[in-house]
Amino acid sequence: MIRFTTAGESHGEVLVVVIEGIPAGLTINLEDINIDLARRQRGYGRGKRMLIETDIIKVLSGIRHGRTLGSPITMSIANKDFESWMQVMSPVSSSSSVGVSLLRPRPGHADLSGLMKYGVNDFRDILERASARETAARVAVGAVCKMLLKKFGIIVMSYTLQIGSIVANMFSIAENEVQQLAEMSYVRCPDAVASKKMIELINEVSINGDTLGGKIVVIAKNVLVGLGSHTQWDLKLDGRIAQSLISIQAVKAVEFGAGSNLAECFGSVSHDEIFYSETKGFYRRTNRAGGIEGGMSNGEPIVVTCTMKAIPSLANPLRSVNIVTKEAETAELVRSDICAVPALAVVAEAAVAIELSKALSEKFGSDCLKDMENSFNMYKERLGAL
Ligand code: EPS
Repeated sequence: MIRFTTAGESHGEVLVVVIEGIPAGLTINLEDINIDLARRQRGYGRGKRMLIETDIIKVLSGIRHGRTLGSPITMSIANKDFESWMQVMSPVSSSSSVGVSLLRPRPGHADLSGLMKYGVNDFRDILERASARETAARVAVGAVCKMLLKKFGIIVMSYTLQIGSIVANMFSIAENEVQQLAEMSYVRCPDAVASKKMIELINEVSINGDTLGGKIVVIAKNVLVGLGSHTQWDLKLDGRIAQSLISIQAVKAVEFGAGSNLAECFGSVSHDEIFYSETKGFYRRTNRAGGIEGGMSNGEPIVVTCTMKAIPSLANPLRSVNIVTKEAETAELVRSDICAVPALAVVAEAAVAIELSKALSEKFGSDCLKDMENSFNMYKERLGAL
């Protein structure tokens, strides 16, 4: 079974991740992990922190001579900013300056709930782990999972659909160009006209000390029929992908295929009718389900849209209350991004890749890649005989 744990504070020394269940014999190209880490760091609207960091992966266990051993894979990413935070983040109690306590929680962040739940009196203890810096570790896991998925022909990609009120016109974009156009855009939006407007909006909003959210889309192509299961609630592939995506910092909604638009549609136009041809086998002409029916992949691309709220650390802070004096004050001014929607797209790719890898390894085994491939081919042969 594939599973992973991340550790590390935003301004601590490193982020660490331990991944279990990646089969032995998978070729790992570290440069591909670094490419995804760099893609996550990019995107117009990121804050000053991204000028400090250059995320590079370091492998500590589980990979030898470029191949997985089947043992736990440990990887770390250094926080360069730690140099400026050594005292504040020191694991050792010291009488020297440890920085100023943060007392005015930011609405929309983990600050107040975390502070109350964990019984701390400085919400730095909470924000350090709540920070979206943690997503760098998840992207590293996702990059390894993408290498596994690629062995089975599965490709995961993403693009920005919306930032603030600016929505991409995807009808004008050829399907096979979406990925390349997204990579070329500063906001990962394939529609060049919308990209420009999104950048202008980010500039405008930043002058006002405000922030922006938006929507991204993740597409997984060549996913074979039958990942996930209808037999138990926690085996359903859509439920698992949704959990993984909604756990990403600031994500407020996850939709598959036509998603919430289905509320107003009749049954006659809500589903994907089934066709058959000798060459294609069973197929659909539409993908309103987003590639998942009954908690199982149905052979169509998996299409998921995530909505991200505007980041809650505002240069022009919202109203809050001082936790010591209980007086009304504005929230703490904390350095942050203005818009992290393009970064979310890369993190969401990772989340989807991780869940698909888990489901794939459950169906085909996960100790030895060769065995997985044999099992996969036998399954495909059986499906072909239908
Ligand atoms: C974040 C605040 C900012 C972001 C950070 C997420 O960090 P800092 O407080 O150091 O300026 O840049 O994201 C990252 C560091 C990252 O790598 O994505 C927050 O409060 O969630």
